[in-house]
Amino acid sequence: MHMNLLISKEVNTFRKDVLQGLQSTSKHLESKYFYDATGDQLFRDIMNCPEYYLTNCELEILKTQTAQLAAAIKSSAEPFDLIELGAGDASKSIYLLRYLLAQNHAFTYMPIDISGNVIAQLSNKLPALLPGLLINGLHGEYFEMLKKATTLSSRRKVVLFLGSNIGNMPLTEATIFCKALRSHLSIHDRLLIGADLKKDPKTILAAYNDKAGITKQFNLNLLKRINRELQADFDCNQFDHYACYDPENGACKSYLVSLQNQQITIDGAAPISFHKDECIAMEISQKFTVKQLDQLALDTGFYPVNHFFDDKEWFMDSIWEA
Ligand code: AVJ
Repeated sequence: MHMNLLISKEVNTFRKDVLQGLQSTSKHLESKYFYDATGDQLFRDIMNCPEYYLTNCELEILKTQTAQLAAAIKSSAEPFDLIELGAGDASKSIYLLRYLLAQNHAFTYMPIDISGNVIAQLSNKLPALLPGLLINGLHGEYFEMLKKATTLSSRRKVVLFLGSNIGNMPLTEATIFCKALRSHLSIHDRLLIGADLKKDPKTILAAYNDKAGITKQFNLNLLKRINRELQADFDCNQFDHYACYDPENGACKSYLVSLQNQQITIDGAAPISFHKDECIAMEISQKFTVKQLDQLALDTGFYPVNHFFDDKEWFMDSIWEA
């Protein structure tokens, strides 16, 4: 009973957000909804695409600078909670976790993810991979779960926000987000934040326009999810994927383009019309300069303490102190 209520509340929010996005003059959907079970798998496939350099760059940082990263997040011998926002499969953070365990450091790993599927898999698999790991998975929205984490313990917090997930927000929204994040932390808590850096525009565009078309499937999968969960009737063959990168403002954007005049229906709602060539804005992946990211820290109540780069300096993990 309780579970059914929870699920229907989630579906209601999903429905409200989708209708609001598709009924507005400039149609859009929220990329956080990409991640159902199929979306999780498609994102793992994207991470394996030769064009998608982000994962390998950040993995290189976590693999080759583990000790320095661990020293920078710990800052003292106190036990802490290691909270990861958007944990995914933890394939990057696992290097840090392993190192901290080997050092006998007292910490609890608290992965937060919007995907219940992701949290279930982590809770099943990680303890076997990392004996002795204390794990407390939290399924839900970042801030609701951060609040919950605060009620569960009053230990020092170290927050991981990897993968350039911060780039999924336009800069003004990212500023609001970081301020909200800061408000959930106490002085001297720390944040390890990953950000994709500005680079050759062709390299960036290729990462979001892979030859195998997995990014296209990743975007179309949200239409399939809407069909399934909201009883809608999108025809995925009638939408194409378009990605673009603006080197001036660093915004890489993904759209789905209607291939004809068409109408779609969602559940009980009024039909939604698409003109041929009308676009649905699906996702932003913001690229940063080092200076921009430092400024974001300073603007939101953090102090940037440390920068870690991969060899090509395509990606950066920064330590921010609250
Ligand atoms: C998981 C948000 C960092 O924006 O690069 C990958 C998601 N979208 N390919 C990104 C994504 C298309 C990814 N993030």
